[in-house]
Amino acid sequence: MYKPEMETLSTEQMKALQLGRLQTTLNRVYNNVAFYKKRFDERNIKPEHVRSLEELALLPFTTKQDLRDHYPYGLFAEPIENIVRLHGSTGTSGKPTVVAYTKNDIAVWSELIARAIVAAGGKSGDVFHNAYGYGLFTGGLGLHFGAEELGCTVVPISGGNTERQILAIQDFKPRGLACTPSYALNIAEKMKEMGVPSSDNTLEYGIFGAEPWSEEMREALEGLLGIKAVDIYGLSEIMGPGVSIECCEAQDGLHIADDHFLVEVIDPDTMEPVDEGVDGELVFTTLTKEAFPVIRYRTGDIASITREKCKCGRTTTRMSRVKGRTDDMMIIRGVNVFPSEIERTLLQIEGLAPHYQIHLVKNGVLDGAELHVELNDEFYKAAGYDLQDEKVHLLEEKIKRELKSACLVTIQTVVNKPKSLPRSEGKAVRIIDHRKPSPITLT
Ligand code: DLL
Repeated sequence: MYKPEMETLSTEQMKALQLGRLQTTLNRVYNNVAFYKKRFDERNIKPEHVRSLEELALLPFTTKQDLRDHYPYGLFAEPIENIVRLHGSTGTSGKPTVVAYTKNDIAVWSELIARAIVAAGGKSGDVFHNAYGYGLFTGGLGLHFGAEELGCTVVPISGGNTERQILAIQDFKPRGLACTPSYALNIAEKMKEMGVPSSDNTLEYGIFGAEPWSEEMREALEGLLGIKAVDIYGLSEIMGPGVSIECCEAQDGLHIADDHFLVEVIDPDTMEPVDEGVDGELVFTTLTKEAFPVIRYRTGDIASITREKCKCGRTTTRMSRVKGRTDDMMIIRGVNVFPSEIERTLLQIEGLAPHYQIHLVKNGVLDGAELHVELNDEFYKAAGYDLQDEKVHLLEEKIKRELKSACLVTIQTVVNKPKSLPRSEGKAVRIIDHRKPSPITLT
């Protein structure tokens, strides 16, 4: 462990630490951010009224819309002179959001990433291939500073140009790989295509996140790359990557950095808390952030938490994999379906490549979902390179059956030739919504 005194704190000690830090944070936002002061005053609440962690529930939630409404600097709790870096969210719709860090915030973040890399099986001295995108996205620079903090040799390659990535892996001999799981798959596929001998692949662990992925995808990546793969979670509004990480010992839930973030899980409809072990929306309050503290931020991410001790010895709260975002959940003929559930099913079907996309279309007045999948090379060859072959037809039937039994709904499926779906270089685009009116382009 990188910081065992924090990672193994007893529940009572952790709660006491959290309460002290929460009170400091509430004072900070009350005194420095007009938005929070107004919200507290409207409810006649002063920071000192929150005397226990439970009493945090007296305060309202903060949403992405609040961030947008105060774009760009309206929620900063420090003057711009004290802010050393800005990052932005990668949202594809609406106004962007921007978040800020003081020097100290960057130091805390780097420490949390160092903890994360150690949890993943990394250590000082590792060559660390960082293929998360550099820029406003928090993945690249977040992992970068943390890996340096730990004492790794960072290869700041960013995303894209996959052949060059593979040459860099062959030449620099990294132990650690960091990127989105969908990009890791792209790298693995390209390695195979380029005929890279396994002796040229020195990778031992992968730190994959920034998008939902499944246990089945983990198995695929571990097998293809010969690594141990762990899940890392985070969001720019709270800090960036490193809010939580799986340990390589158990790979059983992501350890939340409780000393810096307070987690709640709520029912997204009623906004009431749900029990441990029950899926709900994650809500985070930052406990130590200076430039951009956030109170009860609704993430839109669906997961559950447990406080049972992990076999790795860490005592922190653990969250399950994120199933998906509330806004990625499809309701197909009344049944809730997350893309990650579709992924789990597809990856278990022989003959398919681990790539898929869901197109949302209008069927008359109704909305419909069309799932696009891809054959793998072996299956396509066995089918005589013919999508009309009986084997393909039988496979289509099988996909339909398996999806129906896993997701309880029939999903229209289109089988494509190998390599016909777009490959990801960052966050994979799983859902394409054709129902949204596209802008009129004039020439
Ligand atoms: O994606 C931060 C990050 C970078 C995390 C690198 C992990 C690795 P945003 O661009 O603000 O920040 O997007 C945050 O991505 O609310 C989730 O919906 C999703 N997400 C992040 N990590 C995971 C994960 C970064 N491990 C949004 N599993 C979050 C599922 C994830 N979804």
